[in-house]
Amino acid sequence: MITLYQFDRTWGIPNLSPFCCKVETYLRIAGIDYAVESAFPLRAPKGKLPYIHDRGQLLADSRFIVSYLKTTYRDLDADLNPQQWAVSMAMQRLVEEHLFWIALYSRWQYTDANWQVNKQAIFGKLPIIARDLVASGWRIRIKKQILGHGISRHQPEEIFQLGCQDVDALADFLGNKTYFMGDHPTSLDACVFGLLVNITHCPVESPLKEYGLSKNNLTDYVQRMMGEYYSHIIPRTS
Ligand SMILES: N[C@@H](CCC(=O)N[C@@H](CS)C(=O)NCC(=O)O)C(=O)O
Repeated sequence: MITLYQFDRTWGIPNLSPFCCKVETYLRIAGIDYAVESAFPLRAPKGKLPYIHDRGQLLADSRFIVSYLKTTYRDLDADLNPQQWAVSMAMQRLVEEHLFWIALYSRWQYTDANWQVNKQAIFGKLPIIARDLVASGWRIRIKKQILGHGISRHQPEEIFQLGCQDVDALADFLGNKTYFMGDHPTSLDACVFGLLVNITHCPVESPLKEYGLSKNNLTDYVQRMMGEYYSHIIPRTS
């Protein structure tokens, strides 16, 4: 059976990592058996979560994991035509290579209140003496990544302006469809849900969250996905 290594569950959402949530959601949509193990990025093969263990091998990075699940178990995108596949890929890159960084900035850098919430969720189980040291070291590391990406070179209002454009794109593309590519869930749903639930349903406050919550079709979608795929393991928060 597949073992999925990811952060502990918290905040009443599947995972505080959009990428962990994406892989778990793919597994759940596809009906693939798996077990979850609590993990920390330090021990991960590529220094980031998630990773999986299956059939004697370790596989890291949600993109490679999803490709593996598609070829080895079930391809949720099998019915997409080439044009739909291209759109799905472009949307996933928007979510993971752009919007994700704005969500990350909100948690690790935007306000001290958000940082405290984030710190408690990720490092709260560490012994008190180590907690502050490890957390502040990790914060420096993540801030460097955000600067390297480039998003934190802008003013906060500019960063959130860019994030809200992404939210508009997602809301407009979903429209009144049940899933992002139509009537059936695909890998794009695993990916978008993973980040959206992390923007609108966690206790990290920002203009991005407010804007996401103002999009009724997106909040309905997140609730629907929670109900369909996580009702057994996560108490519904609303
Ligand atoms: N491209 C990777 C991104 C994974 C990623 O960024 N994981 C974050 C958690 S959301 C992480 O483990 N970060 C730890 C670090 O960078 O130190 C994927 O798709 O799996």
